[in-house]
Amino acid sequence: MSDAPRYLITAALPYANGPLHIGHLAGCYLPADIYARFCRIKRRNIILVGGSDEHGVPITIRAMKEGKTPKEIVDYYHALLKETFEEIGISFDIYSRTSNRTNHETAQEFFLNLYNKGLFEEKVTEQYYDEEKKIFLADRYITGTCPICGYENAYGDQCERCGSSLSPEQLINPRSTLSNAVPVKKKTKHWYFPLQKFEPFLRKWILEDHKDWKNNVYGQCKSWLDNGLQSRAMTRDSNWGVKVPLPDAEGKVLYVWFDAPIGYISATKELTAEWQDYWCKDDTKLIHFIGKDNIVFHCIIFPAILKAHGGYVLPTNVPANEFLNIESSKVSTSRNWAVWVKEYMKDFPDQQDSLRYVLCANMPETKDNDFTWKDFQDRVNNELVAILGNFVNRTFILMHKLTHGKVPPLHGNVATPEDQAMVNSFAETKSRMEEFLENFKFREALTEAMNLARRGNKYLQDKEPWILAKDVDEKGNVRQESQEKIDMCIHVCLQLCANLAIMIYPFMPFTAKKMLHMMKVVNRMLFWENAGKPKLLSIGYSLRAPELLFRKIEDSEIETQLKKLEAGLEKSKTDAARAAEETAAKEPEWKPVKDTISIDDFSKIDLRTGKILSAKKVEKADKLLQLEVDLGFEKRTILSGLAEHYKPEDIVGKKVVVVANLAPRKMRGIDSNGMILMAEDHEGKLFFVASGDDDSTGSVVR
Ligand code: B3M
Ligand code: ZN
Repeated sequence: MSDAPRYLITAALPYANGPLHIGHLAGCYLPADIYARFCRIKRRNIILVGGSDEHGVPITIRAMKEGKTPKEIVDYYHALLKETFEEIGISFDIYSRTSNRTNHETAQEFFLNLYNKGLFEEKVTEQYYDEEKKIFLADRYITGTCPICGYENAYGDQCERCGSSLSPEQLINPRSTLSNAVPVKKKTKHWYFPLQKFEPFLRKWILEDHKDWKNNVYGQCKSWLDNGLQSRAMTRDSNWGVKVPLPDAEGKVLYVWFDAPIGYISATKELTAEWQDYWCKDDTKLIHFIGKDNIVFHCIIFPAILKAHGGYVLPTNVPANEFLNIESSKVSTSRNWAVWVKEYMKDFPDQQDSLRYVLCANMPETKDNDFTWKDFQDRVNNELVAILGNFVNRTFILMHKLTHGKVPPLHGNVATPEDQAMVNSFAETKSRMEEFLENFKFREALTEAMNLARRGNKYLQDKEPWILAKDVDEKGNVRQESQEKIDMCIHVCLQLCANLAIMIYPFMPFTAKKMLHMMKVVNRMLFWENAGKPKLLSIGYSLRAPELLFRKIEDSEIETQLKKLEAGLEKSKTDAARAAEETAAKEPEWKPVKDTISIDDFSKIDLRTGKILSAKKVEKADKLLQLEVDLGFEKRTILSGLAEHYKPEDIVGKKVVVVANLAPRKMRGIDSNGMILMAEDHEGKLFFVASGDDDSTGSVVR
């Protein structure tokens, strides 16, 4: 093994519970692939490691919904993900999976290493348990009435209507989503990793030693550390996952975020016997490509676990991207608001690079960004076809027409400053691209390559070899000086094509390979050290006919895609409505009356009439309205999940009934003091339940 540092590049392991969409590509997999390809043509010792994340609640929820086993779910989606990554050119050296034996063994070794060091805190806590299904319930498996907005199908971790983050204990009338039974509290033991013990190390390692990390990553780590770290359970009650390797751990598995990052190590073990050269040598450059929702796991928790274990390299960088929206709305797989990569490949066969190009040009490197089909069409037609494709095509056509299909000679006597400037720009572009690529600024790197192609078009246009070719003698031959100028121009343009092929390779590998095939240099030249050079193609060398690199996107195609998006959204609404009807159909006509309570229980609730004085939307909370409510004896601020049911201006002056003695809660940074009572009809619509005139405000409701 040479002593050059090894580049160990990982890309977040997608949950094997759904197909790949373009947000995944733009957020994580495309940047990882661009950087990996760049490292390869830099002749670095590099491996790109990926795989499917096959444990955890997302998998078991999907299995439950589809009446399948988790294994059936992961087997199907692992194969689909692997195939899709290959089709779109994400060049993993290995794409493995966390449910395989190597990962189970490696994760268990990690757990035992930490356990035998006495690191884990064993805690017995009370968790909700489904006595019918005989399993403990993760928060997501518990549903009930939201204490804030009264929504009856809130989850144990979040209310989908008002957006409040909840804990199962706060739910009114909690039920198991698996059996609809009322869950009971049951003691359960878990093993907690004392993250706080690694706070001093993490503070130094991140906040002092990695000030070079992207602002969005550094900032999120800093706020996590400033808020203080606490112990986190690294085990769960489940029968799907890596079994906890301890005698008294029946029915316990490792927390998915304990075993998934270890999946990177396991996959490397499968790839090469020299896996320790990558994971256990300090000079390895470990780069994790992820989306911003995975920062804490890759910058705080996994490094702390590696540190606790000892002997493993820590990430050099974690260049997390932000999110990509679709037509200005957040990607939502549940609402089918996504562009699925597999679908794209069907609708735009052999146009992987068009998508790769547009996603890179819009890459959410520092802030969320937007993908629109109109922008896709504009960039493909006005940039790929009109600039890059057009330049290469014209150069090759002119070469076959004016210089016998060969690389023409250079004639110093006709060289002009423009020729020299054009040639100089190859190396200038290369060095700027290299700076951007090494710093994970892929949008800017790609722009440099496209600007060079723009410059090539202008150079060709200014030289007008097709005009020079009209300067012929009486025999119809192009006069010598004009031919020499034509040769010079075509020579420079062909060398530029060769340079562009290398420069675009990390971004558009399929196109680069086509160009290299046209130049008959497919593998010999594809190295970064060749970029910037003025003499990549030998004089007299005959080249192939040009092939079209890109095709225009028609308006009708964009129309089809937009209709597809809308249809997907409609379908998800009808599916949800049908599911609600089925639930309603399954459930008795009327919601069952809740358990009997005593008059003393009821008397604890203090209900008052009130009047809404003002109402407004809550920033970044689709479902919440902030209300000022007059209770007669005082005025209150109350947040309520009405935003999807009423416009703020329509409810000012409304009479309401308020739970006046509900414990105040802070949501989205606003203190909410009380709850508005609403009734919900069979379609899920909410309506007010109060009446009375103005001076009845503050009346006690009995
Ligand atoms: N599967 C979360 C995600 O897909 C998780 C990543 C694991 S990387 C080790 O966003
Ligand atoms: Zn709510």
